[in-house]
Order: sequence, then C-alpha cells, then structure tokens
Amino acid sequence: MSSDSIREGQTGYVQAPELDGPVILDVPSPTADLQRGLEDLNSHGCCILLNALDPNRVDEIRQLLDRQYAAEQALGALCPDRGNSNKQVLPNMVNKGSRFLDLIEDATTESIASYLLGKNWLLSSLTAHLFIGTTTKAELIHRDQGQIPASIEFPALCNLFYLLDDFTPQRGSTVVFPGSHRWPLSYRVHPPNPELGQQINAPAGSLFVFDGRLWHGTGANLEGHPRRAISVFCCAPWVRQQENACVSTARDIFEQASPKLRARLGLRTYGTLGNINGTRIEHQGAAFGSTDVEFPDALIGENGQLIPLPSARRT
Ligand SMILES: O=C(O)CCC(=O)C(=O)O
Repeated sequence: MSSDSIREGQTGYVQAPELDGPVILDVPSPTADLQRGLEDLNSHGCCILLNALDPNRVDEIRQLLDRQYAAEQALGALCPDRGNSNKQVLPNMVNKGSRFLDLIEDATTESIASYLLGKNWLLSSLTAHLFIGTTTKAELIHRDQGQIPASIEFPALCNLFYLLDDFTPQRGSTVVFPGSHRWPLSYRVHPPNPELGQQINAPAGSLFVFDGRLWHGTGANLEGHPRRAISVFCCAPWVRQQENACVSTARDIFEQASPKLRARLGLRTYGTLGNINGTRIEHQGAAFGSTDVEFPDALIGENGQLIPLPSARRT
C-alpha cells in the first residue's frame, strides 16, 4: 500500500500516511483550539477539546441524565434490558429532552463531524453512558466502523463524547490506541492487546472525539465513579444508522426540528439514497443532489389502497 496521502472525493478528508506497523502514539494533549483538535484527529485518530460545554451546562445535563436514568429504572419490566455490566448505556436520547438533542446541532459537533464525514453526515445514534458501580476489566477493544470494510482509508463514523465528569484511568476512562486508524491493513481486523492501550485524562466539559477506525474500549472503573458522558455518534450519509431514527424518533420532534436537525436524523436524501415511499425526483439530475423529505400521511399499497402511517407523539 502506498504511503502517499489520499484525498477522499466526497468529503475532502486527507488521510495521513500509513504508519510503519502497529505504532501506538501518545494521547494528544487536551486543547481549546478547534483547528489543533482537527489536526490531532487526522494524525492520532482522536482529540480532546477543552471547554466544549460550560460548567453550568455540564451540571444541568448531568442532573437531567441522573433523573432520566432513575425514571427509566422505575419503569420496571418496561425498562430496556441493560445487560449485567455496571457500565450502562441509555439508548435513543433523541426523545428524552432538548438539552440532549441540542448536542447534535452544537457548532462544535457540526465542525468536527463535517471535517471527518463531509457536510451531509447523519446522526447514527445519541446515547448516554454511565457507570452504576465498579468494573474489574476493560471492555472489548473494537473499532466503531467494524461493519465497514477495514480497507477504506477514511472515516465513515466518528464518536463525539461530551464528558459530564472528569475522565481518569481509575474511573474507567476510554482505552485508546492513538494512530491505529493509520495502521497497515493486517492490523485492522483483530483487536490489539488491551494492556498496550492508553487511557485518556480529560476534564468534565471536554469533548473527546475518536475516528470510527480507532481501536478503543471502555476502561475498567476501579473507583465505581458514575463517569457520565453523552455520545453523539455520527456517520457518513451512505452508512446505515445505528438507531433507526425515522422509526424511533417521536413525530413531534421532527415537526419542531430545524431543517438541519431533520436532515441529520435522516429526512433528507443523499443522492439516490434515503427516499420515503419513492420520494419524487423531478428530473434525473436531482438524483445527484439532495432533497428534504417528509412523512406522507399514507403509503400506497396494493391496488392503490392507502395505508395510514402511525404517528407517535410525546404530547
Ligand atoms: O465508554 C467508553 O469509554 C467508550 C465507549 C465505546 O467504546 C463506544 O461507544 O464505542
């Protein structure tokens, strides 16, 4: 494989040259400078951006998350199965309040996701991560774009972790292998030894971002600290979203959303992809552009029968 830089046609992302083997770089030091963060993402596959959320916003979102977690636990049998680990993930925060939803349209999210994935990126999922006790070992080391051929030389997903608590190794901060997005192909399939990874140190309010090709995993939380974060997980517009947002987003959220947010959730075509009921394209040329789409009141079924679409609203 050539070590020359490759410029990705759809996004303009320029891939840094391949490393000479499975070299593990240092975790880039936290920075308040967005441009430096983008450079770290390119060279190291991750970055830590300081002060992405101010302390009041951190405090507010943290309290809302604790309230949400308690309310979901109180649902008893209706509470989603969260597995038996003390590391818990709350899915689909899109329906769970504007303070979470706002993170999708945050200017920093926009700059970073657009840099890595191009301007038409989609929300893959919005989730909350927290611990409810200690864990004894690091979780599985993985690449978030594991479903996508390992040979591609550009990110198809990226994970933006808005940190609501200080992330430290004792609290199970993320284990990362900086530079692993530039490893030769033969090192991209089987995960490296977790003990060789490095754990991040980052204060509450930071944004910790990692490229979908970076090997990483949740660290062991020896202290049992809640270590809360919201993950804005973003994907290229041709990747299947982790959460099927057009089905699992409450209809009133779509109705109140800005055109940008509707597009991020999936209500905008990307060329020929993302139609609803075969969205009309006026002429062939439009297939190469993008257009906003809406939920029709009804689908057309056999022999012209109209099939009403169910409408799930929160109010
Ligand atoms: O919780 C963490 O530190 C990392 C989570 C993770 O591995 C993921 O969301 O892919």
